[in-house]
Amino acid sequence: MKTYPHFPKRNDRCLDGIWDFTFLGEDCDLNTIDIKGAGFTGKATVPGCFDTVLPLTGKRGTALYRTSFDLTPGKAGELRFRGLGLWCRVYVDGEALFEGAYPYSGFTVAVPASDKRERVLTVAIDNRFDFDRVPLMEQYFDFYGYGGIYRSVEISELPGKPLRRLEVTTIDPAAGKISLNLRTAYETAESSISAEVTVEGKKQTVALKKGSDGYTAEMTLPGLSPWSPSSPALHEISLETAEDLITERFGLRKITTEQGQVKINGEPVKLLGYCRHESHPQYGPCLPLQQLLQDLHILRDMGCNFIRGSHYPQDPRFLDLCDEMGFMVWEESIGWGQREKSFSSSKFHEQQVHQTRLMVENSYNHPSVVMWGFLNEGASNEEYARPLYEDLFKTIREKDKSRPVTYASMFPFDDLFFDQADIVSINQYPGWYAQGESTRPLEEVPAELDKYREMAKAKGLADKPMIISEMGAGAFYGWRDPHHAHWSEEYQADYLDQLTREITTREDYSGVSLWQFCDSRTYDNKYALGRPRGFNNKGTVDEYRRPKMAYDRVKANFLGYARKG
Ligand code: ADA
Repeated sequence: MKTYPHFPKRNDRCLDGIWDFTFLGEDCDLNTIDIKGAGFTGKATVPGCFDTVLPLTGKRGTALYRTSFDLTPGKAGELRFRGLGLWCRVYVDGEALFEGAYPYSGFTVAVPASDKRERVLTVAIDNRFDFDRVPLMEQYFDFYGYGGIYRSVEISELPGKPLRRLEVTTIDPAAGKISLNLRTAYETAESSISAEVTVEGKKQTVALKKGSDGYTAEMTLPGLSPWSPSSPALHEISLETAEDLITERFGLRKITTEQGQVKINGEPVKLLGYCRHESHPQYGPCLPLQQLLQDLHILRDMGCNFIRGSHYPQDPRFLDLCDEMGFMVWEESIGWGQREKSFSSSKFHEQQVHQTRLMVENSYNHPSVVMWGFLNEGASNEEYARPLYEDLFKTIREKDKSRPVTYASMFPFDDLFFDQADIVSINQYPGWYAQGESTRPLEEVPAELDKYREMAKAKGLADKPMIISEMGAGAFYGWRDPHHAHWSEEYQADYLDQLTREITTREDYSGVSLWQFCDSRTYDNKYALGRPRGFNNKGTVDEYRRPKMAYDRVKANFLGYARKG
């Protein structure tokens, strides 16, 4: 399944399949990799992770992946990587063209023309932790840092004046009024570009004028159905210039935040769902399409309409499915609990801004993405974090004024940047990481929910919608206990029942993304004491998607809310 954009006039292909593979070891010196002399002794799938399966389970080091593709001699190409990790260097015909560490981000690599038809693509992947080389992903995070090419790789042969993306923004969903922003993959000083734009079989000639970040125009497309969670209508739009043709998919919908509410096309919505890691014991973060769809079927069965893509940019295939099924998604750039070391690193700052911009560019046209986030549980209570928080708000808003921006804060009472966010989002675990002697301190949950609202009132934030972006309790699949103690399925069921009853009956909360959808692998180092099995066990389904007792309780509350409307 090839995600958008499509380039029907080009030789544009997906390179997924079986690639040549070799592991260079745990001590490989990245400065002296001998690409031409490397012997490829094995095979690996792309997408795929080398450290989820034998013989390299759990290993950290450097691996080489190799395949080949054709380009017409004399023609340049562009590779599109939809997500990999942790660090990579991309070589074509032995020449290094790109090096970077943007785990889970989609990015492109320009391939220069050559007189050869068959081109050899080699990708070095390294999954060792090293803050200087990979500042965006560290081992203290509560999710496993895998090594591999997580998502699809595509190659496009470029025409003379190649296009890159056609971004569609809804101005008025009922009237079908949209604006277009065309980004090109070539340098141009032209003041306008003339193109044929086709939507649902209707063709118009449009003159796009040079703007700050591409070429823009407005169009009205009467009669097109708007996108909404209950009726997720999607439309293809094609733009053709003399040399290239690009097809994108979009939905007509507007998301706004007003008077403490989130609204889709002017209608208030309550966001009910889960934080979800892209995680599976066998596949790591490289989920087969079937699993992506099954996850959405499970979430739909439970009455969810909302997914927080924790804690990194999402697989575009997953977002395609969310577009089609009417889910609302919070997408965020990678981040987890960063403190002073990260905030004082200029490299971290720069890469954080870059990956956040990539995310917005890559996912711009997905109607399912209804808000952007960043820096999960970063140091939003510290002044030293201000420059980066401000830069990230600015980076997103410069690029996209059509979606609210938020971040998950773990400092509800001391946060310094809520005033800049469109939605106040809180991660807390009352009744789980509980203080004191009480054995089942469930009463902490409603008491804390009250306190967050009081904080919002006291700080003049009452007009902003408030979301519980994380709250939850752990349970081992199959562990039933007469005491209904911590880690039992009963305690988790009672906890999530109480929490979802609160959220679905209170008007002062715009939603919840429960922590979390499925159990997910983390580290079995010192973490294992709080993360038995080396898993974060707060899933409502376990890592194989088997439902725990909480499943039916959450489902009853979410569906009950949906029925009442
Ligand atoms: C944090 C974090 C999650 C997870 C959670 C937990 O809120 O954002 O990734 O680690 O805590 O399970 O404690």
